[in-house]
Amino acid sequence: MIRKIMEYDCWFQCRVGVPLAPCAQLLSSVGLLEQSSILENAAAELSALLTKNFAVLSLRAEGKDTGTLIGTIPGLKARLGLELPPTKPDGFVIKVSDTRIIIAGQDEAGALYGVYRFFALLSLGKISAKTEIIDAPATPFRSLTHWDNISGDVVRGYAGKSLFYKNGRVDYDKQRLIDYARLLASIGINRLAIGGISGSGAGQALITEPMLPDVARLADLFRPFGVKLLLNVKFSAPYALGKLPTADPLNPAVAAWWKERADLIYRYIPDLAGFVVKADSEMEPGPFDYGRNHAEGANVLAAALAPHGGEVVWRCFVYNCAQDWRDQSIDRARSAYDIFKSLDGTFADNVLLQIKSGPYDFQVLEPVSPLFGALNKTRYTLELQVTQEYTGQQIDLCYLPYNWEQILGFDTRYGPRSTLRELLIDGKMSGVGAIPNVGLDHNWTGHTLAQANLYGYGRLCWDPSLSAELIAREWSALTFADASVADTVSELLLRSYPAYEKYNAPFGVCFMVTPAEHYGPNIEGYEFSPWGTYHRADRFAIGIDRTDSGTGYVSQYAPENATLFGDPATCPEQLILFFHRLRYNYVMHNGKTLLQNIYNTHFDGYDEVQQMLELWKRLKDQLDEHTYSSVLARFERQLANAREWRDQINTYFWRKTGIADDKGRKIYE
Ligand code: GCW
Repeated sequence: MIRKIMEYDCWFQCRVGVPLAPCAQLLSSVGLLEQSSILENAAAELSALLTKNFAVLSLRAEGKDTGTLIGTIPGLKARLGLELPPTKPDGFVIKVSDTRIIIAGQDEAGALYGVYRFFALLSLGKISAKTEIIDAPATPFRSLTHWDNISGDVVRGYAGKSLFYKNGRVDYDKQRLIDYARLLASIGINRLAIGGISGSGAGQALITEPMLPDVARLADLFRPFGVKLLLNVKFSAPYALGKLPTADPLNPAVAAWWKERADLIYRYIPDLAGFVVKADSEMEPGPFDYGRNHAEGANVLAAALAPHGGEVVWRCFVYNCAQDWRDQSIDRARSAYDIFKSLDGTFADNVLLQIKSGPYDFQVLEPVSPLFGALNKTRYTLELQVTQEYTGQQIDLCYLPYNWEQILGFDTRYGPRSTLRELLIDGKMSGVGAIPNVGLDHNWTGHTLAQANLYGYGRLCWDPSLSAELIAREWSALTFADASVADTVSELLLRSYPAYEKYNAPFGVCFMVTPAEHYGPNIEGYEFSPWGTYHRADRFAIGIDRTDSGTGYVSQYAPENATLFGDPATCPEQLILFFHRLRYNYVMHNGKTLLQNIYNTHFDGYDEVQQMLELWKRLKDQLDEHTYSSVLARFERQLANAREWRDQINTYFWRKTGIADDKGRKIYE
């Protein structure tokens, strides 16, 4: 039987037919004894989802202790004397018995997360008569930052227009946003930043009075889902919006302006989570404009938010984007560490530094930033990109949790338990942020299979020890009811990142992508530009020497990592051109030269995409026509893209070196 995928419903597909026993009877009424908007929403959500997806008429029974009982652990103890094991904030307990199903949160949000987890497990056929689960998120701060401009365009968005704005105004489809809130809450996301992040279209007017009521309505909409808003604000606001002559953070009038503005904003949105700031980055204003450092810059906003319990998410993506490409003394990769490490301990307690996963910018193959683990007295978060800017723009299939698993597994070598995963679990890292991949496209993400990236992001924030494979299988099974389809889809997801790596810029050299647009190859596109991302290929060699005889970047890592990366013999080969300048005849571990490995990976990457496409075609008779053909069309474009990368890269190096492929495959002149 072909079951049509409702692409809009994402991981909430119709499950009629999945056996509900042993608990069918218990699901026909959803009891709630406590009152709060989140708990009421949790009960309403469960009833509605059961009715819609399982065709079980599930009645909400407020004030009743019946069937499936939703509540908080303290509330259920107080009312019914139930002893449930305590868990962490936002955590939950699910307990199935003959007479009752209990879904109890440590707090209200925990109950909501418990409801969605219960529903997912029910959909997967994993709830039994004896189910007992205790679960809690690893970290309290699990956020998404929208880069949508108030015009309605989404910066680096590949799934249609903004969910929030149209033509310079807050303008949205309310049901759509409720459905978005559900998606976010169901994967544990609890912070959402709105307002654009860069440039004049960023919509700073959101923090002015004509627009604050609109923002307040948005906050109202997300609140029952446990999602608090953050606002992207600009450092220049005191003069851009406030008529002051300056935004100097040490000027008392500027501090007073931020304080007044925060007071005003909190009158509209009392539970605002805070601000997100991109300062001194890519032409954005910042403290450097006044000769101040980034702690001085962040702290003035932090002081304004502190009385309200708000936080400043301060991005560490700060670098010189007006570099003279001839000047080899500047290394953009050094920037975040050089600027922020020495400020450790000088940030206010309610500042969270948000550090991009890599030192450059979400490249396909890029080392993990040396700043992780290096800050001891400053709260910080990991920044990822769910939107596929450099990873195929939701045309190419590229399953990002594969990469995130590696990032989380990176060992910073600062003391025991020093992988990013452990830093997060132990609370030494304070959370995770990312740029989402959604827009007004009916399927939310452009490529239907890119929904797996959003799902995977939330699941990893919740539990960073989950494997990419487990998440792929879980998402595929939730989305495609048929087990054999789900298997094939998981396989495709898991093959996609390694394939993308192969046809993209080789061995961590980064930036061979079409400038500005960032889709498709342009080998020297960024070479003679001010952006600071060079590979410096010539006739003999390629890559940047980032050892101590070069830019010294490698010494920003803890000593063991500096040693590991500093020697080409021990440096992971996938990243070797990030750290080293190598001659084309450098012999790699497999006994072949660097050049031959570049040729091989590019031929292989294309072949791999061809095989993925063939694998998808095998699903034709098992999928509905729309899902099948919309994904097929994207695979076909991906194949063309992979061919383009393969041929441009191989031709470039053939022309530079004059050395042919040892297998004599076709390389264009
Ligand atoms: O990757 C770069 C993007 C910019 C973006 C910037 C950032 C919004 O190309 O478009 O700016 O990152 O992280 O702020």
